[in-house]
Amino acid sequence: MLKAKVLHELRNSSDYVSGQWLCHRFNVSRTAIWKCINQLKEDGYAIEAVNNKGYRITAYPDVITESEIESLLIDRRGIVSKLVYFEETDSTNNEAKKHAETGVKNAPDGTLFITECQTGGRGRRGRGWESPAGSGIWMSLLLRPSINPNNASMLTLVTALAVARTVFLVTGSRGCKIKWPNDIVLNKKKICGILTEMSAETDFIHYVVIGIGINVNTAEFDDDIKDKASSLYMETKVHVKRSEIVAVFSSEFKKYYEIFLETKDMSGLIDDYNSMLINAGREVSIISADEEYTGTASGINQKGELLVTRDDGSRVEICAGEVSVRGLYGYV
Ligand code: BT5
Repeated sequence: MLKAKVLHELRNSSDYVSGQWLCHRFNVSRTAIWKCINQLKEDGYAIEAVNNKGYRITAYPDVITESEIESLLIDRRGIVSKLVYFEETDSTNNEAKKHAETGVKNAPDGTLFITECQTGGRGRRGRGWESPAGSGIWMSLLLRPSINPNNASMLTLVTALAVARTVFLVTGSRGCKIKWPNDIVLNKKKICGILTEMSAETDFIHYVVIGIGINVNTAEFDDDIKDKASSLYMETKVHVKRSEIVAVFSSEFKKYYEIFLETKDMSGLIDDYNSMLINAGREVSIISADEEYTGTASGINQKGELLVTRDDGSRVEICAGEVSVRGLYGYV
């Protein structure tokens, strides 16, 4: 994609980049370069053009577009092998599943589906996910791992670790924690949710779709969630470009995923995970279909289960998916 390549060159040059050099570099006409520059301006990039010198970007918009993200992935692909972009869609998890069904060639391992706006964003068990345009990251990563389907739920934990690490790298905030199994919190407020879905036979995974929603520059939330939801900006006052977060996540996820694939469980990641776990040492309320009890969480085991000591002293290992975990006095 020429536009992404041109953007990549401009982004990575501290000086002006001449139009002629771009023509040679990509073996295209001056008109083609000129069209790209105009499209980039329309997308919101401030581009200075100086006679005999060339082009220079002076300001970048916070946009989720194909060229913006591709331009950042050129140097550091990370886990993303292919990008599929939508200006708007109901849910990137739905798109990922639809594409995955069409086959490996069309939707290989590592395909990332991303959109600026979801009209039917989904949480777990039929809950909704607010996904307005302009302020968040709504994306789904398609994986085709050779692991036992029973272990696939651990991918939610691997993803949570990668998101928490990414938030630390881009904002510098160490306050980012994981609420087991699928929430990322900053100052005890939910800034990210993860929805992992899978198509499998008893012993074979066709594909896993990991949906990730991150509130980045959101300034306000609907009344029904404003007490527990927040955004990176609201909590850290740091404005980070969403595309930058996508690129850093792609690299970080790859690192953790490779460790996970070596053992096909959480054994190589337990310490990292537990150091980020907000539930550790806290009283939690465990709510399953047939019972509700309280206890103190300590950490996860190598299967990714949450270890809880019940108030009667007995120890239980809780599988994700079966239960809800709440803080005793609120959300965490
Ligand atoms: C989740 O579910 O946290 C999983 C959210 C996954 C969203 C991504 S976005 C890309 C991909 N495409 C999709 O359609 N989904 C994925 P759960 O733990 O069930 O939490 C859902 C609850 O979080 C809702 O019932 C609300 O209370 C709350 N919520 C809704 N929108 C939110 C938001 N933007 N930020 C924080 N909390 C929100």
